[in-house]
Amino acid sequence: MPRTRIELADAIEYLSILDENGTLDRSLEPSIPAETLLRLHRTMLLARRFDERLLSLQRQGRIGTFPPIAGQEAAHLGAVAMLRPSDWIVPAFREMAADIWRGRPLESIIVYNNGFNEAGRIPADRNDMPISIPVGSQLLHAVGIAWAIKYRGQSDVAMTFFGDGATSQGDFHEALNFSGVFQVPAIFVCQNNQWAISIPRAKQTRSPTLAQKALAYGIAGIQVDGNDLLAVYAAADEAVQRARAGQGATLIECVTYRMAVHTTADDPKRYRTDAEVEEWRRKDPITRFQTYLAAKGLLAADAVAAEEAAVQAEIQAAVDRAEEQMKRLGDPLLMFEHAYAQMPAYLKEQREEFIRLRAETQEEK
Ligand SMILES: Cc1ncc(C[n+]2csc(CCOP(=O)(O)OP(=O)(O)O)c2C)c(N)n1
Ligand SMILES: [Mg+2]
Repeated sequence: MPRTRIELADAIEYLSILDENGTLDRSLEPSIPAETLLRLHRTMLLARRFDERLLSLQRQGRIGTFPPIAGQEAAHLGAVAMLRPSDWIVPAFREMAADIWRGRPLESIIVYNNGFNEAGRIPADRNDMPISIPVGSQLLHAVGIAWAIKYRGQSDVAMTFFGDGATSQGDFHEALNFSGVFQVPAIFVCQNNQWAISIPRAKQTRSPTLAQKALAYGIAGIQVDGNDLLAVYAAADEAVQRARAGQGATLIECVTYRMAVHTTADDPKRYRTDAEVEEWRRKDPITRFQTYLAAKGLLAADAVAAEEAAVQAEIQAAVDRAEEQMKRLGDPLLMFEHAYAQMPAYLKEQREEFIRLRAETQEEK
């Protein structure tokens, strides 16, 4: 028998609308009302400044370990901007701007980062799942939710977030395969920030793009400039329309960069160069969006300074509220009680260590 060829679709679209110099491709510009554009700007700025504040609170011992989002604001905010409260968000741990957009109070983020379970509930007014720390596990939760949406004949979508590192987990492949076979309304948003702690993107897969993984599972896939809020918005909007129309799942790869540490327990100087970080600083999603808004006449030069001041006041008020709230919530030691009826030995040890460390830091104060 002769060898024959099975022809496959082998191209992945790359989308960029607003480039790093702020130059706009008008033919691709999504139609977003001015009021929404300004709210998106405010949310990105608030998330960036709050991220900086959380970093300093951690350094002062006022919150626990946390993963900064700086540089990735557009990559996750752009994806949720057109969703309804009844749509499901199934996050990883680096989507703070999306959380804020959906209505999560800043103080709840501080309380969560101090180990209180009170901040880990699904809120009554929107379908936002809690943060998921085990890498990749949340993709399967999203597919289950999407399957339930389809089964019930609803028109909502389930949008899940994960990093480049998560694409090496079995969970990612199971989730994409299932979503293809069952044509569920799932949207997989990969924040490819070039690093999985100290593992670079090049060591994650030999595939030239992460988006092309969609081809193998028979779902739609696209790669976008993740620091371009307009491109992320446009790609997510298409994916949402496809999902609502019963045409199945989409994988969106947002090419972005983690500007800060992986978490507050990490030192990136040990594995990446300052030159690399500097190169990405020039692609900052917020300054680029400000150039766009200014060119549209929506953001006067002095408006940014006013926004900065308003955002700082909002953050300070939230820090004060969180610290008040935590006085009423009791001892953070309670976090050790929540998972098991009988505490395993390793948790007892961690609890003891926590008590010891806390006593030491209180003595230092
Ligand atoms: C199942 C599992 N394995 C390992 C870890 C430790 N860990 C936390 S984040 C991380 C890297 C994740 O990289 P990526 O998916 O690219 O997301 P990013 O942190 O860059 O946002 C690892 C290995 C974990 N949380 N869960
Ligand atoms: Mg990563």
